[in-house]
Amino acid sequence: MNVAIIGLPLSGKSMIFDAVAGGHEAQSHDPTKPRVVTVKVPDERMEWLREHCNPKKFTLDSIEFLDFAGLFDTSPEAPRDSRIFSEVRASDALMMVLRGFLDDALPHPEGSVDPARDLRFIEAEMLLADLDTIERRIVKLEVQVTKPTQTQEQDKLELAVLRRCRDAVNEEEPIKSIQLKSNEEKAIRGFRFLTAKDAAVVINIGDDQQPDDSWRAAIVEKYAQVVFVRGRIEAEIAELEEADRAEFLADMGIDESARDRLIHSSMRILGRGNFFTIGGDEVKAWPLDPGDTALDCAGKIHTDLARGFIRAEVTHFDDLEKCGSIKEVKAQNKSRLEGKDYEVKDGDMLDIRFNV
Ligand SMILES: Nc1nc2c(ncn2[C@@H]2O[C@H](COP(=O)(O)OP(=O)(O)OP(=O)(O)O)[C@@H](O)[C@H]2O)c(=O)[nH]1
Ligand SMILES: [Mg+2]
Repeated sequence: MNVAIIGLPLSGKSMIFDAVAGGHEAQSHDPTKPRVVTVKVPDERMEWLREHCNPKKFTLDSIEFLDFAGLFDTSPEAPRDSRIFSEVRASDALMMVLRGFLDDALPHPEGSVDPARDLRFIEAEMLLADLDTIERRIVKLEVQVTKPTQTQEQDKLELAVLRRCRDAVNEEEPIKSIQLKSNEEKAIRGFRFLTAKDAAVVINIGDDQQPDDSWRAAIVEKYAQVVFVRGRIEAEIAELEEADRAEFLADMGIDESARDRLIHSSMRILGRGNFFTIGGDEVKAWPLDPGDTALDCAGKIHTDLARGFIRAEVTHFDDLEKCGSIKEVKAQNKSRLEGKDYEVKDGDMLDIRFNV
């Protein structure tokens, strides 16, 4: 799972990336490729499990962030580099960084700081990029569907969905806003449209600046996750040793570092949760996607568990925390056996019974 950090030139994308990456070393990079970092997802529930189960091995979930350079250039004569967009397309979600910091030494290319305007610009560029893909494919499909090929029915479906996409994009509506049935969604999934992706918005403000709520208000209707971050300070904090970091944050009266907030926002836009396993001396957090069943989760742990699935013993973390121990959970009958179609919830702990 990965999140592409995008935004206008000099909006502070790389600062935000550094704030998320923390002490981790980002891979050395070639300028046409994004910087990449994999970070662990902080989770208080996992900390509780570590304390109470004392495992030899402790594995948090992780998520990847990509830092792109040179994505959007506001000057009209700038060439459109579709190659970079194709890299962004491959990512699962977007984090859009908007410049909010006021800095006389670094004038905004548009003359003033206005996050909502910058966001509209980014959206317009993404709509154009998607429209380009859609139109090219429609031209091809219009010829193809007239031929009696094996894929004719599928092609017709794809064409019909793409026409709806074109109508939406022409109205400046993102593809995400179109209600699609699952077979329709599948027909166009391969294009990985930019405006079909879930996105969070980060407004990067200056070191001493207070969040401006009128900026948030102009954006918040369209984006569930709008986060203010003091990018430069947070990038510095993230470089500190873990112990110093906590102290520094406490001194500044910050209860959750930008790093944690950005990672948690990303999990939320991806709709991703976690299920846990305890066993074999390891406590581990696994990625949980919307709609995952017990069988899907078993398959994430090991293909054998899915192949030989019998039942899943499910205990919710909240019940374990309340009871204080597995023994007490059993005594209070808080664990249950579920079948393969059980829809796993964020915070479920699974013990898969299987036979191969
Ligand atoms: N005052 C101030 N300056 C900042 C802040 N964040 C970034 N800058 C400055 O803005 C400039 C660009 O920051 P970057 O993080 O490199 O921006 P970017 O979006 O990655 O830029 P490109 O990759 O070139 O598109 C740098 O000179 C930073 O020092 C901030 O929070 N406050
Ligand atoms: Mg950069």
